[in-house]
Amino acid sequence: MANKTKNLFWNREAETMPASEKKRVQLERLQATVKRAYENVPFYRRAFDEKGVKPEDVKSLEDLKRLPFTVKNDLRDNYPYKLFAVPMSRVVRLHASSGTTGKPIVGAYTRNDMEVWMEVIARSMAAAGVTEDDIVHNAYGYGLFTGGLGFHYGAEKIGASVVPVSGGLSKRQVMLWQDFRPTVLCCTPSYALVLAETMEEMGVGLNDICLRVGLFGAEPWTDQMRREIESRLGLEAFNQFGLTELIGPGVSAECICHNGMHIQDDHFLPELIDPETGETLEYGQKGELVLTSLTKEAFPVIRYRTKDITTIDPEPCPCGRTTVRMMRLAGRSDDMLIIRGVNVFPSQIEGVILEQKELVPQYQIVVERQRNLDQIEVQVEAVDELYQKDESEILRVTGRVQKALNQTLGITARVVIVPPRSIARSEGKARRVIDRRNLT
Ligand code: DLL
Repeated sequence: MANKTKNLFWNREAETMPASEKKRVQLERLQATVKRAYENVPFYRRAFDEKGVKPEDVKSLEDLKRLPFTVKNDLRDNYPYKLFAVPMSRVVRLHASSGTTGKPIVGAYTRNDMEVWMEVIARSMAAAGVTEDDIVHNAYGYGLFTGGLGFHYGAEKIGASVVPVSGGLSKRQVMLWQDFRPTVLCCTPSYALVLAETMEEMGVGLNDICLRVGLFGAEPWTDQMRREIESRLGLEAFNQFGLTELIGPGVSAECICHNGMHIQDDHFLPELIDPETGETLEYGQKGELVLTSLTKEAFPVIRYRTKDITTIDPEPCPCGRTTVRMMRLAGRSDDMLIIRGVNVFPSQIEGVILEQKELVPQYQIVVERQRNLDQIEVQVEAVDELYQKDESEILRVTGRVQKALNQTLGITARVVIVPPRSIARSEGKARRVIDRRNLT
């Protein structure tokens, strides 16, 4: 599906800035951010004082290492407004991430933060070849989640026509594809698959729709999943990354070279650290992504530990952008399962499932502890044809998948093939793992 789209820039000057100029801009913005945070947010002042650093100590980008990290719990402890650096009268928008445990994470935006957000999403969309001539079907959830309104405003900034459909009512979504003729689809990759399935069930074919670009993100997904979505929806898929803490979507996105996601590094300064020791890693090594906001006014974030595991490639991309690229995420360090001492990422399991033609990429991973031993069970749906066959055929496929999984993971996982359409579909982020071990 590669390169059906053109290489476009939303802000060529910023996106192709030479390295020396970029460093100058980053340092200037970092110094301003650190000063603003120190002067206006008691949490940051305390954290800096405890480490014995002052904003004036940041004389080069290297000095970033001297600053304290910020972690998710700091955000929770200061819920909802205590990390804001401006009075509420300057905040024009609030968002929040759902969060599976505890209180949500709150994002706040001044009018200028909204401008920056639209700018970085417009860059992400243009990098995928989206223009004012496109019709954007936005099936990310609208509301507190940053996906819906983020892409909505970014698409409007580009001048595209936005269909603000949000998630859910999948048949109606497919009907709108036929009637409104959208060319761009925005949603989570797992929901894109649900829509593909719905379309097939409705007997709607690729000739009945005209999607050409998909902007998918908000959850981990594999390259195999990308190929599956691309062929079933007839579009070119572009990975989109972001988090509420930093701004929402727009932190980084793929261009038509599909060489990792370009981080908008004049607005977000990336670092990689060893998740165990906190030591800074060189670009190229695999580690936890740490991000510092460079222009945010309402809610500056300094050295935020994302828990997302990736590598960074600083080499210029053939597309001409000089922004550094982060590779597809292996997953979050807190999604990583440790099963009998072995690290297992759900994405590894997804990769194996997508290689099996008898299986549908709808799965759930159940982890239990029986007699002090971790057991992992992968429940995955059969395609209709397999389920209609006799049990011995299902057992044969089960055995084969189990072997492939064991080879990939290095541990034994039990595979259970379940009936078609029996696993709950998600309209947003899919919940793949059910951990029943009650680990604290
Ligand atoms: O998911 C923002 C977003 C909306 C990004 C739409 C892309 C598209 P949160 O709900 O705060 O924000 O979740 C952020 O989701 O730390 C990652 O673990 C994960 N994540 C986001 N994008 C990707 C991606 C939005 N492309 C958390 N691949 C992040 C893998 C992703 N994981």
